Amino acid sequence: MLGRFITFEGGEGSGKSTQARLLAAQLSRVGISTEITREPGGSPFAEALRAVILDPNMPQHSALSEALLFYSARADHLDNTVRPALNAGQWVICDRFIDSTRVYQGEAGGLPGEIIDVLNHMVVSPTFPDLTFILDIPAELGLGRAHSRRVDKVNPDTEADAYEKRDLAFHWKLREAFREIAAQEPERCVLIDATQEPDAVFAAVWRAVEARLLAPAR
Ligand code: T5A
Repeated sequence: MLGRFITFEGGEGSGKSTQARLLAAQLSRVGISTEITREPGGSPFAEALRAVILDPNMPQHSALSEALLFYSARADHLDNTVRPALNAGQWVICDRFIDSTRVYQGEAGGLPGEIIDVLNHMVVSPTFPDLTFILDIPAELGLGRAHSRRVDKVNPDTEADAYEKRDLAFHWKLREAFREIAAQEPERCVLIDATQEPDAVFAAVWRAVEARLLAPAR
């Protein structure tokens, strides 16, 4: 039996990685084997591209050039990590996926949605997420968390990445675009108030997993 594919989306510092880890641990407690992964990255080639994509000193380039890099990484990640795990019956939890492209390069970056549709058809189909959590947080709060996480690290990569460096208006646009996706696709997406404590956020995540993925299988 195929595993289930769950993605976490949202702005910078909204708690995606934290919630992805909590979900993997809880699924393993109930006996479900999981693969936890991320984008950009998640396979050796895609991780190499991640370093290029997030380099804050990269020369100016278009949203299309950027999107094609993401989809190059995504094709490799899907082929070498996501699909093999799903085919082996594991559940895959991915920190960011196609909604990030639609929001960052599309809505905020100006790339037409039709181009993203074509890329999804070429690269992603039929491996679309079964369930997507959109962690909703005011831009200032998320950026503040991302910043304090960086300075907390023992061996920090202190520089903000290319996206964290964008202005506040850009980050507010991201928030609105993520909320819009959640409103348009309620059968796939669950919008969660990410300003709550991590345990409260996770309680909402787990309720949705039980209701949408576990209960129907029983
Ligand atoms: N991107 C990505 C695109 O432009 N297009 C695409 O198609 C894709 C896939 C990735 C960048 O790439 C862009 C978007 C991104 O800018 P990244 O380094 O992976 O860059 O950055 P993010 O995905 O934004 O991840 P972050 O690590 O910044 O944030 P998370 O994962 O949302 O947050 P997390 O869990 O690491 O938490 C951040 C800090 O807050 C604390 C944590 O302990 C941590 O210190 N925290 C909380 N504090 C209080 N309350 C809570 N509920 C908390 N939850 C976590």
